[in-house]
Amino acid sequence: MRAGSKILGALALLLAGAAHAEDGYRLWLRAAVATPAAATITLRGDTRTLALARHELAASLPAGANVTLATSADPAVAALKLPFAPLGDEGYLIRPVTLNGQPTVLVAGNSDRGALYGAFALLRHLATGGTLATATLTSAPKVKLRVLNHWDNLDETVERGYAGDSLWDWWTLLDRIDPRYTDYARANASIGINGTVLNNVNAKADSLTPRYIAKAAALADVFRPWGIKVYLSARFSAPIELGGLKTADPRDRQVAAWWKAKADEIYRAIPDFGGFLVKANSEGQPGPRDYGASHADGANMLAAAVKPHGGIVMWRAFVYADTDPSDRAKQAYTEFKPLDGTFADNVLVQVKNGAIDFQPREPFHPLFGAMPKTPLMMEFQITKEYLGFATHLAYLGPLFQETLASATGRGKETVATVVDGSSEGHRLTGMAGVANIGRDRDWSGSTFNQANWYVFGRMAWDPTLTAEPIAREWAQQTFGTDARVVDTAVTMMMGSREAVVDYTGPLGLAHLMATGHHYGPGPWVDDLKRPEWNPAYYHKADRQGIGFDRTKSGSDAIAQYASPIAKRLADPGTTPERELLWFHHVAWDRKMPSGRTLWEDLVAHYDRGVAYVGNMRSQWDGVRTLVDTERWQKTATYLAVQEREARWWRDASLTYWMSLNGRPLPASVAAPEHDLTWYKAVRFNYVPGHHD
Ligand code: GCV
Repeated sequence: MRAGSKILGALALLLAGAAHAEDGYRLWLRAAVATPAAATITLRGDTRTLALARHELAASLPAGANVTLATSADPAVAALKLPFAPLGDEGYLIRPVTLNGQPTVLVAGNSDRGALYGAFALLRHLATGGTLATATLTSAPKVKLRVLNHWDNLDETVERGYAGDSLWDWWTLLDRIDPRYTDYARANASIGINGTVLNNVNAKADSLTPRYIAKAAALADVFRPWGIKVYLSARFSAPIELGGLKTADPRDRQVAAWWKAKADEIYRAIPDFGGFLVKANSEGQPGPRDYGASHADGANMLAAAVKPHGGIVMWRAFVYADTDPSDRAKQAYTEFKPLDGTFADNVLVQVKNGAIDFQPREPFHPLFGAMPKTPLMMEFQITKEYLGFATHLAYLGPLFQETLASATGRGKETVATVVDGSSEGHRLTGMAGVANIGRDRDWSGSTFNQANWYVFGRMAWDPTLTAEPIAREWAQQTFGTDARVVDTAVTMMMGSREAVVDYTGPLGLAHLMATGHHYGPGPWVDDLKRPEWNPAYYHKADRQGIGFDRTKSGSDAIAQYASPIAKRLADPGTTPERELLWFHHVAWDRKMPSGRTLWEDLVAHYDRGVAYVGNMRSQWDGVRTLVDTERWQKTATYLAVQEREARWWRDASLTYWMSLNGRPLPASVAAPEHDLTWYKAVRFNYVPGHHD
């Protein structure tokens, strides 16, 4: 090759690199320094995990830094007599020490995983304005299992996935290990996530065949040094489908033996396999109730199969049946509360944050606090099924915080203290997040969606952390420390989820979306075969009023909460305004604390939501020259989509409410763009994340 074309070739490579340089692939892990290897990093110990930690530090520590990575087992480190005991298996400490006569910053844990988390914590500290001189940090996770749930199908589609196809290329797996698997594990480790359920809870039995176990094992091998365990969603009827048995009844000996053999087989391939996640007797999935057995019978049978290997079972409480005519919001509690105390000690019951289904706002699930003898695992949804998919900007930190900080009404207990086990002294604890990760170059469909993955990890590590500081540290690592950008991003983020609540379902309204794909408004839908699939079931609006009466005069769902909470919710006057229509059917002309009627307040909320998105657009315009073009432009484009769709939600909803209540809009409020027939006629096919 001639010199000229060599230079051109190099330039082309450089440009290709530049074209990808700011596409979001690097997530929040962007603080690499220009001259790596200028720092002195001493490794005391020889494990792959410690080597990875060194690699992370080497790429980002400033010149002249002197850092030592170690575990407490190292004799020289042990001699320092530092407070390692409270760190448990995964905690870390970072502090300036003198080792072998040399001053150094020690990053250490009781395990190499602790040291790896410490390395990432040090990098976070530096990327958010800290210095090595001020690097004295100690932290241990409050929750043991910090797990992503991938609703990824074996055909590589993702249920409710809005960031492209599944990250797992199941077809080529084993032969080809995509480097993204490592990058995924690294990103998770940087925020403390230590487990991943690879396949959809609407599971196929094929995941448990030798062919797919081998593929899962290949992923487990990639994830292991990053401290991440692999779990699988188990299809309850697999003994029939794969084993040729006549039943999957958990009380049947042959069924139990089949699962035991299957567990043994999995552990031969994946010695540190985490265990099973199960969706049973919910939305058409098979389960123990098909045989008259209970959820505990099912969970305990699987738990016995994985127990000898140290595995666990995460059994979901997301159940509702069309045969139960009562309030859907009551069903999980009704079915699970009586089972408290009957689950094996390696079972966690995994409960969604609210009693319906990941709505933009739901009161906390009444099961939290109601099953003291059972470890309850929180399930949040990171992917935004009901919050505008990947295109709307909605930071979920405030949603997670609101749920976790909710007082259950039992002494000082909060949802967070139930989840972290401190309420009842449970040691097996967990938090799950339904992942928003796909094959899109920026992983989550947009830069700001990455913040939801990030905040999930940080709050799973410590459920008492709050949304705003996490938004700030994420923005600093994602966009750099220019205060103008960081302040703008944080301001936009902090009110963004409330804006979605405002323009889709304010004052406690919920489940008003169009059918199936859940994209866009459909509050008028009332003809689906199962009553609780219809938005009309949830809002109960008529000429006089709107809202679901869950008091004694209605479904009495409030009785599922502890008495101080139930008492407060019994009266619309003492019910938090944001949950008013969740718990009460209220007259359109009820006087609200604002001095306006309910109808006027409702309209004001819709307008506030739309206006918030307009404001986010102007704020983002203001940092145009301070953010790289690619990420700025994609965000700006999506904000424009969001504003258009927020208006659509507002207009369609108001048009429909007016068709019921016959009321005019308050003076000077903009009229909807179209009539109700127009909104009802809007149809969408091929919506992402929806697979029939
Ligand atoms: C995986 C909702 C979603 C479903 C999801 C289900 C669940 O109903 O719309 O896609 O199925 O929740 O959490 O099991």
